[in-house]
Amino acid sequence: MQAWDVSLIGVPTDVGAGARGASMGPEALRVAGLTARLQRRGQRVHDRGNLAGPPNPWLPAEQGYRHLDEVIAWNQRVHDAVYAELQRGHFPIMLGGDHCLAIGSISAVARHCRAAGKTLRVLWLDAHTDFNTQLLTPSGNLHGMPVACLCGSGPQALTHLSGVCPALQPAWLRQIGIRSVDEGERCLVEQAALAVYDMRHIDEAGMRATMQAALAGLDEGTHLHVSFDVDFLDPEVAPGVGTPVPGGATYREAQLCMEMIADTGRMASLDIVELNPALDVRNKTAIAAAELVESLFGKSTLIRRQG
Ligand SMILES: [Mn+2]
Repeated sequence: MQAWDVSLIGVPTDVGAGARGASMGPEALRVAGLTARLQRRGQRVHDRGNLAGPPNPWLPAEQGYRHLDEVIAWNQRVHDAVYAELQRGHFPIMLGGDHCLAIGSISAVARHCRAAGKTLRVLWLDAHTDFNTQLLTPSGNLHGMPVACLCGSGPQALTHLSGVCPALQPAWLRQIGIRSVDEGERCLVEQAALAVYDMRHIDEAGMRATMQAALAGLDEGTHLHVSFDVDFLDPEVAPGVGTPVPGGATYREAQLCMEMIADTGRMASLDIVELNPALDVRNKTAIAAAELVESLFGKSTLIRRQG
């Protein structure tokens, strides 16, 4: 694994979520030893502290969106902070916060890739496809809409954050671990031809073949962004999430997933989102997430020969 200057950007908000508490995620990841773990992997870590933004007003949805103004404000700040780190040549890790913040981080990564002439590939590790829209959403919670916004469907202030709309072509995305898709959302996922490796696919093919398929075609011109929603993991492993869904990736499956991403050597930015310490048990979920991030940065049991 390359030695990077890794910049941690805490984003302490849950304005896009349906449960309060993900706002405490950044500090729980720090308490779980994220900096020391990355340093053990040979990384130079710069903890930029937490971004500031508006409080969570906890209001009902208006015209299909909850807290849209606050979500826009936070995502603009995430975009600017992540883009600044990429311009410095650093590896940004966005510590959420709920998953709506991936609109800002991935918009920044997309802007960077356009400027640098890189091919963008996004791996979306999640229980949910997060492809909802204003008309379909049952809740109005914007953490269920980041993929739709990034692919050009959503409020203009969010779809145009990267400077070009859409920021992301569906063909650049691979989703892994999916096991909960809302009724209307299923049709949109089908229409957009999203590459979804759901839990049934992982059950049938195994994590190894799944990741081989999801990671196929990467080359030296690829910037690989990983958006790690902690509810990708089974709730037995990761109870500290706002929207747990049974039947997720086991600890071993998740480790293999992360190690295979590390083996590509192409990962250049990361989100860790939806960790909810208010629902966790003795910081167990934060520790599991931090351990998995170590594997993303090349931790393995034995010295491995490539091939
Ligand atoms: Mn998500």
